[in-house]
Amino acid sequence: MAAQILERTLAVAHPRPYADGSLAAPAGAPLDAPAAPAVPLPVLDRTRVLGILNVTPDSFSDGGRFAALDKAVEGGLALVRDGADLVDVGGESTRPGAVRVDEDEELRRVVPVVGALAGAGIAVSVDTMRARVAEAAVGAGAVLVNDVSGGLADPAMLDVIAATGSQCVLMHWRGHSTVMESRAVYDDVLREVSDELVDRVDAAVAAGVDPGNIVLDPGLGFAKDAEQSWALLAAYPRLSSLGFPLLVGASRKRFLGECVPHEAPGLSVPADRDGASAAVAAYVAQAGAWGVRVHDVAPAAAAVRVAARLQAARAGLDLRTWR
Ligand code: PMM
Repeated sequence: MAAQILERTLAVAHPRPYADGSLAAPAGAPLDAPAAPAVPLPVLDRTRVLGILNVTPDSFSDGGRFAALDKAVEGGLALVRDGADLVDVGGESTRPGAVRVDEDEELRRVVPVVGALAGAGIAVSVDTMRARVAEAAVGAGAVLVNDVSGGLADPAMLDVIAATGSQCVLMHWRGHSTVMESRAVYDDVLREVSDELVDRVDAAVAAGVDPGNIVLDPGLGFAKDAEQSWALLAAYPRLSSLGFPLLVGASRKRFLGECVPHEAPGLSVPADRDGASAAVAAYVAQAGAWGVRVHDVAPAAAAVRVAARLQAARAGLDLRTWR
């Protein structure tokens, strides 16, 4: 089934296979992936679930680029089956200490997957700090640019977001993975993160980004230690006073390890944090979050529905639209 969908969608996303017959661009090929029509973001009365699709070699290796593309698209379809409203495709790891991937390599990883998923009727966001990748991904059908640097890493990013008219996530960020841990220094983490997010909004609007297209993200774990990440989560409802929709990415992050009963230093399995990740999804959903970005979609999809269902019951609302 996945293979049939893949064949059909690749035909839409890539009507002109590359010369070697593969459907992913070989090194150095122009990345003129023809656009699948972008699938608009769903209009929902509840918190959206962004399913994480990391297309890095360690996530989808072996068997060459077509096999990797095939597996990545299957992974995206599985996220949607589990309840993702949007699939967030990223080709560069931003974990602490990670070294940057080459831009052409990031393009080769991300753009064909975005095109194939958009061609399958899935709403797609692209997780990138690079303007060229964002532009190519939007051209291939991405509807949202998720820039963890909030436009700071690439001076052309905000112009691209403005020119493409796409929605964007601007995350709080203080530097690349190799330096971010040393920048987790705050007198008042809530005030400083809020102020720095407002600076990013001002820069985006000055570049011509429609304020209505902006979603903010406190950037849990990015230049924040565990204490600071918890402080931001605890103050989460106050971040809403910035006046923008909020996305939260807590999934599997190190700070959640303290909530996993058997996790100990040196004995951490990130997937063991999925229960805690879903609990955070429930918490921020009841506080009105726009979205949560998660690896394990099914429990988070249930969590945001529990929050929405309770809100509907509290307000005595018509219950037809909350799912
Ligand atoms: N975290 C990661 C990657 N992208 N995007 C947003 N908007 N917010 C986040 O918190 C975020 C992100 C790193 O997590 P991963 O390596 O587990 O994907």
